[in-house]
Amino acid sequence: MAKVDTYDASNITVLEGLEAVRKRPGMYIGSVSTKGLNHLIYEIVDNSVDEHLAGYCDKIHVTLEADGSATVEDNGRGIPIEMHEKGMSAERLVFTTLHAGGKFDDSAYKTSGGLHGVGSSVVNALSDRLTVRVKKGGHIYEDSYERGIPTVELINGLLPSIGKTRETGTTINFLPDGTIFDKTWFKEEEVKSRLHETAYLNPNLTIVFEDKRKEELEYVEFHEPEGLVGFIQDINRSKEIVHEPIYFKGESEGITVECAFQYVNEFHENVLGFCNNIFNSEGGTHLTGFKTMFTTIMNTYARSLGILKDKDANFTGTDIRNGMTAIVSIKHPDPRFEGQTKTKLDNQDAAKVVSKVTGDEVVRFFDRNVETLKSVIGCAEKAAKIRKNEEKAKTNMLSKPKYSFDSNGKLSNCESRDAEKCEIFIVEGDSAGGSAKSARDRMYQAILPIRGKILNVEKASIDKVLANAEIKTMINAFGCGFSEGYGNDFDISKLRYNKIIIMADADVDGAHIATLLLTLFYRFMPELIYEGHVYLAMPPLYKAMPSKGEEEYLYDDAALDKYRKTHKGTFTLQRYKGLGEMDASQLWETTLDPSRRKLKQVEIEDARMASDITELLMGSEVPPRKEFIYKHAKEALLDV
Ligand code: TTJ
Repeated sequence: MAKVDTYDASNITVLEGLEAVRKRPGMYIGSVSTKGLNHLIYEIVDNSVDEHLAGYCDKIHVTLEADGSATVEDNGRGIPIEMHEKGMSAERLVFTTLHAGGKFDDSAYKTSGGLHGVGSSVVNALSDRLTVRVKKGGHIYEDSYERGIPTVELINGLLPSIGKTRETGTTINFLPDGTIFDKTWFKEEEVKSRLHETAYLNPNLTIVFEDKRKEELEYVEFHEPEGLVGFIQDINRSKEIVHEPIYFKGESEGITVECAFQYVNEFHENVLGFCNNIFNSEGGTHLTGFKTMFTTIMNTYARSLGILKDKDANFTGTDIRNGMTAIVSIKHPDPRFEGQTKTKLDNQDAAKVVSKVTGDEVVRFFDRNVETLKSVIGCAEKAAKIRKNEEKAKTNMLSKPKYSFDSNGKLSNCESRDAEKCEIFIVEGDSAGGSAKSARDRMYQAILPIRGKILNVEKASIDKVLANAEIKTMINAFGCGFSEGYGNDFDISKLRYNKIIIMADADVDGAHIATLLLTLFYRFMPELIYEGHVYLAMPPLYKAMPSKGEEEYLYDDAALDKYRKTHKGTFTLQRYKGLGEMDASQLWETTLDPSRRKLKQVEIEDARMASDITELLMGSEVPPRKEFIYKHAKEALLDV
């Protein structure tokens, strides 16, 4: 253990606090998976964003370093390094005391949503090493820690100056502790997506992202002066838009409300809520306030325009949000959260204030833009028309008492009914499906072959989705129903298989099919993904057959390179073009056998990323993007 100069009672408390974090990291950062790992970066970045919101910082630089550490640098005022009570510098208190952040940060807006705002001390406790460099008052000061414990000796309770500068700012560099995290490789696509989002939410901020870990250095600057409007345009960039984005802002009771929305020609809604720059994946009171008021306003307009007659019932909220992309971003001085992942905003005053601002501003806009108003109501009319068909389709489907799994002869179910142990493989192509059927462990492994491309659910309306034979078979097989729009009939406790394994070829078409399936799950059964039931099978790309020694399956090109370098003597190489080429025993050895196969668990960091990828895949542009899509579909969606 490193020596500390003031090793008194307060230090012992500090060590106990940090030890608690190291013992139960999941309690503080959600998980020790890649998601939790990336959160370390966001945790640090959020402090710089707070400094930006306080009006003192306009640039944040995030670097993924070649040694696996991450650096976050800002040009704010710099964390206070003066001596504080308890014989410690303020900076030390920030990095060693749980939840000390707020005391030193004079920003009115706490970032205390969900997994965020747990404090820089948590990052410190979970890092092999962490260095803090503060530039202020003409000097550069440096402090450092190992697994949360300070390693720099204070002189008269103060950090020594290590140089001079005219600049101000804070730089943090940290290396996550490999004994705590499953993997310590930051996922650049997720980090970039999150930083880009932060840039949209803070139009006067520039965020630089740099990745120095690869041979080819990556440098991206995120600066989005158009803010929420730019964000909406980005989300809708490959969609058929109905009108230009509408933006409004307002303030009441100390709560600031900002909102942008735009309709597209699609049969679903995408309404995202943020509080103090943090995405609320479970929504909450700000979205309730927005939706309720918006529904009231649009029904009132529809009646006064004569689109709804006296005898007609109102449009439902879902009708009215048909095709809507919206972002509601509020700043609240004291946010509270509830829900399973503590990401649902709970403040009642947020509903009230958002509702009031929305009422004022939307009416002000539509009073002056009647043509836009009419096209937006047109989207609701379309939705209302198909609503009845949809309800019919749904009742038809659910009213059939028991589905015979074999009704269409496709599902080969497993014998066990112990969901915990059961797996279902969704296999692309009939020939691979056939091999899989004869190779599987019949007790616990079910096989569902699907042909070609399933329906693109992003673009299809619900009745078409439910009429699709393959999708029906899947919903029936899983056993938990589906959820969309009208009521939520999805019940994950009824899931019949603990693992749903997508088995597609390791090529562009395979990635496309996997993405279509993920889109289906994401839209109609999102809990499957959130609760970690969805996996991708990883069939090998090659089989190396040496003249002497054992055959070996190689799962990617890196593995092949390694084999070439390390293998002595000659070998023949078989390249698999697809699952269909493998016979049953090969398929069992490489892809089905739980003790030998490779699976990737699907983790979706956020809704925007999922829709991004699907967008790219579904968009009408094709060939030149395929390579890109394949790479990103793999990297961004999956926890490799
Ligand atoms: C607090 O009030 C006095 C002036 O400095 C304010 C402050 O805390 N500024 C500040 C903190 N700027 N940047 C940070 C910060 C930056 C990073 C990257 C990480 C942390 C924990 C804080």
